[in-house]
Amino acid sequence: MRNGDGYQPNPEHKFSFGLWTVGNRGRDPFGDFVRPPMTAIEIIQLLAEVRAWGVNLHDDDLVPIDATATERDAIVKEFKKACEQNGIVVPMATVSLFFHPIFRDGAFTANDPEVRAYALQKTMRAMDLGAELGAKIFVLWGGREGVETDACRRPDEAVKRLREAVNYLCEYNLDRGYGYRFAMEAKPNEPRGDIYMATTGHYLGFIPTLDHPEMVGVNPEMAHEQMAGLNFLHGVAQAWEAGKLFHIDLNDQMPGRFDQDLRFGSANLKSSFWLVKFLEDVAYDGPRHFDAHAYRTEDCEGVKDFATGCMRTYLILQEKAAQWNEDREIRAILEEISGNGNHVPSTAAFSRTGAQQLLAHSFNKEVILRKRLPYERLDQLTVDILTGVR
Ligand code: GCO
Ligand code: MN
Ligand code: MN
Repeated sequence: MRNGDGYQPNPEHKFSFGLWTVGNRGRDPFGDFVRPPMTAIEIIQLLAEVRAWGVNLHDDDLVPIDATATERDAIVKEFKKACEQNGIVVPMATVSLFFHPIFRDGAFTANDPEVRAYALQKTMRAMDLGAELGAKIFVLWGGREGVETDACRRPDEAVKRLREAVNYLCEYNLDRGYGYRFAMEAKPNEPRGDIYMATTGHYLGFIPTLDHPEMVGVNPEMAHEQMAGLNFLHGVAQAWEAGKLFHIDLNDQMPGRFDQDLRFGSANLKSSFWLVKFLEDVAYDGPRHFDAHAYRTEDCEGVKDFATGCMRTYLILQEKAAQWNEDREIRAILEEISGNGNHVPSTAAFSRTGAQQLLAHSFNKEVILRKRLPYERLDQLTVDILTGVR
């Protein structure tokens, strides 16, 4: 048994994979498929074997884009049965608005109104599909919503079109009583030269401008924020703090590279640790989705190693996070660095008298500067825990 040492995934961990992740066949812009195709049913069986909890899908991952209604229904029926038999749930559904050449200029933001309308129709049908499979989260990733040249449209026009589309979909959600929460996924580039809504922060600014902001949150992806050179944890924390962390895409990415979609924790172990620690500390209760794929050098067995590895690393880091939180020396340092001030007037809430007291207060900078901030020690203790010597 691979996980005989206790790092055993259970449904409570809510580990999920997309059909497109474990089903990834290793094609890239320079080379063809290296792995044989797997049917959706085979993927479900693989996910059950590695003890995952959920599977996510784009509409086209399951149902071919031009399938007839009868074909679609038969595929969905068989898929549902396989999920039930294997104890796999479908927590999230999404729509491919990037693969078909019709989306070469974007989907919701494309200049052609017919493409925009088709994108809406395709998304509504994908929502129908997801609802039928029990999904309550609907991810929107605007992979083609972007440009190579800004000559094609004014970017504020793109923002307006995107808003119009999301508003429309929220109404559809209400009208059908699906109860979806939409999770917007940002990415700075790839496949477009520049994608609108480049970061999670962009979406956090966009969401309050919608007709139903309560229905819409974010799906931050580790690799995407790292491609933009950002601190992923900070984006996730801001989303969480705003009540907008509806979903999360876990993987890994080296800076300055192509979109790698590496196994979770395989490239930036320390950042992954802080992220897991955060999710555990705040008791994030949503799916932990691994949006990654196996190295192109792997065969089908290697895909299992990849999937097992994502979950295993998460669980190891979860254990390390608990150890970090309980460590006496770490706790002492945390207490020391957040120690209370020398009778500073309260700044919790503004009042005129409080402001007067603050204006009149004299700060002793020498004393303040003598306070130690032993972050070197704190970080080394973290490294000791992560490397297993503590
Ligand atoms: C990517 C994205 C996608 C989306 C998926 C869900 O970089 O290709 O991360 O994998 O997450 O399409 O909409
Ligand atoms: Mn991605
Ligand atoms: Mn993703």
